[in-house]
Amino acid sequence: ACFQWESRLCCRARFCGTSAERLASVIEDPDCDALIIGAGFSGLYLLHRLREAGFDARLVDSALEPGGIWYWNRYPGARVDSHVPLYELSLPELWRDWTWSERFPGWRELRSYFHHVCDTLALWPHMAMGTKVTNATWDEAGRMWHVRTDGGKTVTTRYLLPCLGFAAKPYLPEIEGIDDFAGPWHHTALWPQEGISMADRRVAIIGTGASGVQVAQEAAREASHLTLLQRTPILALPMRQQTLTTAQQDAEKAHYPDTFALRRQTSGGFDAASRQESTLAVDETERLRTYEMQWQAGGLRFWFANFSDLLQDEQANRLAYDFWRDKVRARISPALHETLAPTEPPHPFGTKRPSLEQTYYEIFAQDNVDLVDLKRAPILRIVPEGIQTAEGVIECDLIVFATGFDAGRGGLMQIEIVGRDDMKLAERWRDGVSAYLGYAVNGFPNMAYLYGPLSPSGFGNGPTLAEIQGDWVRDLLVAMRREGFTRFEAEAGAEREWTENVAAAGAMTLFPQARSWYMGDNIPGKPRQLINYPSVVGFASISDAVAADGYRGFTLG
Ligand code: N01
Repeated sequence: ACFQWESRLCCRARFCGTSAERLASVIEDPDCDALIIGAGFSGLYLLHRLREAGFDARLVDSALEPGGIWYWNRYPGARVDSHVPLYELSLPELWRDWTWSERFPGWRELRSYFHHVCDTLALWPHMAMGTKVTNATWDEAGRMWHVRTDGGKTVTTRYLLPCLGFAAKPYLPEIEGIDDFAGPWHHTALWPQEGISMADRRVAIIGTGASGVQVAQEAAREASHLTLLQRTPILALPMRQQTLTTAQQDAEKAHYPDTFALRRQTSGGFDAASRQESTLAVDETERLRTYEMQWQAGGLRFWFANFSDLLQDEQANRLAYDFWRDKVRARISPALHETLAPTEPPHPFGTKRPSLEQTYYEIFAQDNVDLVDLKRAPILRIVPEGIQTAEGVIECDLIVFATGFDAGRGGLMQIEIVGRDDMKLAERWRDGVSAYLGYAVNGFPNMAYLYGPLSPSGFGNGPTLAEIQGDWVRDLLVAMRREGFTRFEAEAGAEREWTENVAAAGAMTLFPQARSWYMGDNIPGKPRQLINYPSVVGFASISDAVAADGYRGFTLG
């Protein structure tokens, strides 16, 4: 009985048998309506919505606990950069009795929240954790997917719904000699679940994206020595963390429904849109007043609630960059100005994801912290004692790879997904991702993925998009059931048009000017393209119009 879907204890226990055993009950009841892969926001919300609509929906995840990205990313300092209450689901039964301790919650609290979601929505009986999907093959005659797991068992499902997040595949650069290193090394997204102490260790961190900044702040406090290896300076914004009381949040809850409605109406899925005015249309006093207001508010506001042309006009962007640069320079020694906040922008502000920082710019004044500019001293190889750069060996006891992800496509392509006519998704996307509405791919019937390539995922607040997409997919399946359909497939022309739309939308922005994961540049050999649609509200209105038009662009049968 331990390995039944219905056993909540099984789903929550860490070591209660192999994943094959856990999945055994599915095999006995193979014809589920929908199989969701992934227990993050998208997967859990969709599971709830589909079950509520009467579908026999199930969920699997290779992680042992729900939380998606917050299961894997549990490195020291990992915390979300959307503030309370933006980073939670809008269902009243979920927020009514839930309170957070901080404005930007950390990974532990986020994991507790995911337990709260599964408890409150009674999702556990339909989830099999610790179960990794390795292969999914479309069966045209049966109009179903055969899904194989790492335990070698097969589940059949009418609909395959991967909800893998945009960062399911960590990127580890190929650096010669990694196996020679005498100490431990870890990617931030594959951090040991039991943790690893940085205390009294000499820690080297490669990468200064959002993950690198967060782990560096902790390492500077804990480690005997920290060396941060930077290739491109991060243009980080002040987080302005706050502790939150229950009374404060209870008082705010009256406004939550408005906040949740508002976040569906903005391009980033946050609680504010960019201003209407162009930067260049206001005088300097007004411009600086606006910048200062967003800066003091903290979080990502300086990015998403700035002037309308921040991400479209080079001159406007440069003014914002200069403001950012001068703010940061006031916090660091002049010797570091050109390395951390250069006179000329390394890329237009905001075209690589800004991260939030708390003490990042102060750590470089500490005696135990060194910054290495990899543009000046590139990494040559890893040796037993540490990292050899062009300027010598950086001795260390622990190497942290904060080197990011094969964003968007990576998680989907590492599952062997075989569509109609033996077509493999990984081959189909070899020269670039293409998909209709960022949901479905021609040749892969009855598969809809959420929070993936060519949707707004990388640009959007996670829970906002999880709800918009979850509702949309639920509505699609309800409409199909009502009409007696058992098969949908994106049309090739519709897919081509949407893929071109995303590129065209990107071409109207400054995003293509940066070498970023948004453009696929961070992975050697990955085709260059904007991997996400740059507006949550725009995406929602287009996909709603498609639904209202009888799911135009899909062949239903
Ligand atoms: O990854 P990244 P991340 N040698 O790709 C460097 C979300 N997130 O994990 O910029 C040396 O941004 C690379 O250098 P460069 C968020 O959306 C959110 O930090 O390419 N360096 C860069 O500095 C974020 O944007 C949260 O020159 C190498 C870094 O590694 C996304 O996830 C927290 C290298 C990678 O930065 C990804 O963030 C964490 C090499 N060979 C993440 N290869 C929150 O919610 C790469 N780099 C707070």
